Amino acid sequence: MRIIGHLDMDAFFAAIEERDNPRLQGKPLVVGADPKGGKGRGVVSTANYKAREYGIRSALPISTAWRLSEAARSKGLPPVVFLGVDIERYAEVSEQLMAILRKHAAHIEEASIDEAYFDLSFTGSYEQATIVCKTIKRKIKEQTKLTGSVGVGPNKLIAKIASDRQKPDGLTVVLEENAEIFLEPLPIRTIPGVGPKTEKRFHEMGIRTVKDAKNLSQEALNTMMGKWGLELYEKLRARDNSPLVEQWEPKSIGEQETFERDTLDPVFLRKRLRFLSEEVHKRFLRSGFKGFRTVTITVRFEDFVTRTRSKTLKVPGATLKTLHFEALKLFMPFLDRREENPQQKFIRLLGVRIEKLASNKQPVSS
Ligand code: TTP
Ligand code: MG
Repeated sequence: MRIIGHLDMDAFFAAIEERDNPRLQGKPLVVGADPKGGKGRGVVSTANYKAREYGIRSALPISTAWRLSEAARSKGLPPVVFLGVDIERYAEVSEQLMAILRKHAAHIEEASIDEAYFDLSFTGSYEQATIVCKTIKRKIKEQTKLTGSVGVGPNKLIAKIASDRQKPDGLTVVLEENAEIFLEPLPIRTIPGVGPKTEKRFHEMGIRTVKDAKNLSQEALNTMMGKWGLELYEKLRARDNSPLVEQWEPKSIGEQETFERDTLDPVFLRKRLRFLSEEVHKRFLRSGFKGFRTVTITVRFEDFVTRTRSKTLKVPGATLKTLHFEALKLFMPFLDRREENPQQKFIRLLGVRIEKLASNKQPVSS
């Protein structure tokens, strides 16, 4: 039986700031760009729950957050305290969290700075998995003085959605036999990958919940949104067999680079991608392996949200040309507002990796 857990920390950046500055406790708090008295550019990274009561959310323009704070102040409510982003400090806490998780689960996927999947299949039952999750939550509280919310389910999709159901400090367990019913009443937007545009198209069709969307056939979803429509068809039915993507897989060759400055300069990024592909390919040639089946790239954005995309080739590749071509194809959507980077976030780190390395016996194309 497959059992997957998902941890997502509560108001992560803001919670760390509150923990470390007693004078901030109990106040509405925003971590993000400098509001400059309402004239600031940039966005909210996160807001604590008090500030969320004012309607402030991640990715909102900081000037809007300022306006909402001023509106609250005029009603006699406490104004928001605005703080800059101290990403290095949050990244240290993140490492601490991942280390705690690793002590309780052998396989984990670090999905972002405050979020990870962990494989609980080894526990053998949802009862045992729940006990492990309670222990993890307790250890996190003891060792970091922070809270996180955990979801448990038969796959990554359900675990992630479950972790968001009872925030803060929640634990939501969805058994495999209940997973489909669990999703049905939820808004369509809850399904990861359904963004504002897709949501709008569904709303125009009178579709609001997962249950509504299940009336659409595979063909209808395929026509509407191509291959992703077929994936969505499965997700609406709580089906997801995507594996955990672990950071350090055995038998893979990878290189990554953190830039001096976060950037979205396409020329620079393509050059670095070329360089990383070359470095990986040099190591591949020295490794004695004869081919690679999978090319994976990692992109870490300025806010530490980390995405990986992979392509598994039908026939193993071997040349730098193949590696670089596949890496570039995987990377291009991250420059694109309409695809993987709607907010045009700057990129902090780029990685290229080859996996499923083939030895002599397997056929290799060029
Ligand atoms: P989230 O887990 O999305 O948000 P959160 O932890 O602040 O709040 P919640 O309790 O709802 O989980 O993101 C984790 C951190 O990543 C967040 O504290 C700040 C950062 N972040 C950004 O910088 N920009 C963004 O747009 C988002 C969504 C998050
Ligand atoms: Mg979080």
